[in-house]
Amino acid sequence: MRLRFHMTPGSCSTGIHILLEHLELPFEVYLVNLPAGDHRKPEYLAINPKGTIPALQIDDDPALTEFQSIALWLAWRFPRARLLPEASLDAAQAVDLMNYAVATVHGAACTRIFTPERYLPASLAEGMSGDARAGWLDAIQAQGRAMAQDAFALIEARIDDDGRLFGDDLTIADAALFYVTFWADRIELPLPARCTAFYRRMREREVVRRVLAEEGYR
Ligand SMILES: N[C@@H](CCC(=O)N[C@@H](CS)C(=O)NCC(=O)O)C(=O)O
Repeated sequence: MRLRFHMTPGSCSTGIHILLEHLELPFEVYLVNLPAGDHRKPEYLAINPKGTIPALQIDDDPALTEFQSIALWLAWRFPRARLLPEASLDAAQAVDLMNYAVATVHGAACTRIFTPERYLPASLAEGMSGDARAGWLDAIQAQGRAMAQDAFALIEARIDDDGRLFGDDLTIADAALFYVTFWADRIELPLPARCTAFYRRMREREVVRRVLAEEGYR
């Protein structure tokens, strides 16, 4: 089986990178330089028309282009690694948490923090002074930070006293929650106690250390 993984260091693809390394699968890495606009080039759009990362090409099939679909495929394809908890309700809870991290913490909150300009309607921005524009962008970022903090406060209840989600197994929910807590750390967004314990625990995992080192983080 040929796996081609399209990723950007320090992005949401880090979560998938951790799962791939954890499975000890041979895979080819293709770096997508987002600041340079690689994701908007025709070669990449031919692989993922959405122009986003991560993307995973499995043999010659159309690429999987969502974090959740890639994570679930890996879990189903390699069941012995227990990326999904065995009990059906726990498995559904893992999907619940993964999706909340990806769709709400990342998709709704962090995008406001990282790319506030995308939330400023062009019709509103037209003719706006520089100061007014900066004020709007600040307000959108503040909204994103508040949304992220609200979300982490809810996630708190899903983490045990030792900072674990589903025991010692590394699940697809751990991978998703890891990348958003990693971002929180980088942007100095305060995390509640159990989220912090979870993040510290993940940083101590050998596979996480290796992936972060490969992606250029110490
Ligand atoms: N829904 C996608 C979104 C992934 C996503 O937004 N990735 C960001 C990087 S963390 C990206 O590709 N941004 C480039 C862009 O949106 O132009 C997923 O879950 O995989």
